[in-house]
Amino acid sequence: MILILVGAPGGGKGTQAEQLKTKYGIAHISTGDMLRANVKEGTELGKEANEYMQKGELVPDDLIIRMIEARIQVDDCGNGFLLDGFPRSLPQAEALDAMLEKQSLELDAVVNLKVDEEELVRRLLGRGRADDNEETIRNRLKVFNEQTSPVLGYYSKQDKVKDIDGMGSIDDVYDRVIKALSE
Ligand code: B4P
Repeated sequence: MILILVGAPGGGKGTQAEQLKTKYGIAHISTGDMLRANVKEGTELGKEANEYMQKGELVPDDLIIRMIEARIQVDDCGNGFLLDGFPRSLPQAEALDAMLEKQSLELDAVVNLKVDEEELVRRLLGRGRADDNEETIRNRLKVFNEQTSPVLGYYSKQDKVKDIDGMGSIDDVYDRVIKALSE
């Protein structure tokens, strides 16, 4: 199974991914986690990415696309994978399509977690990660609306999008996702 999780920052992507990967026995690929691991290890990629992350901007597409291209070749992806936070721009979505086609793989669904903006800000301020300060959060939301929303239009044309109400408890949201994926 190949799934994509889309949602604004704080929408619950990483949170839902933890349960979904176990349920479907697939690899969990979070571009945010991969970037943060690079920042922590002080790699060249991490140094470059960190400048964008601190401002709430998207890390350049070419860096992200190369990272994903290598990651989906790893053995643990044999049973499928869950992309958490990728693609976040139209060029990333187009690049993913090309990668999947090259490997004769097919995307099953795009799960779109929908959460009110006030709730997003409340969750992120509560978490308090390095990029969870008010100014950066505001920019991340703007970037989501401008650059990531078109990705949903792209996948709607392929009839892949499952819109999920992401408000409420983590378990309630999870139940809605499972139900939508089983339909
Ligand atoms: P990410 O790591 O993807 O961070 P995020 O969008 O904030 O979402 P995350 O998955 O972590 O949080 P969640 O909503 O689960 O990206 C960080 C940065 O990396 C980006 O700004 C960008 O710079 C860069 N980046 C990543 N991918 C990229 C790409 N493809 N291209 C370019 N740049 C990229 O959870 C948030 C909080 O809400 C948690 O505290 C959680 O406990 C809480 N929560 C979740 N569900 C809840 C619920 N139902 N009720 C109450 N609280 C809930």
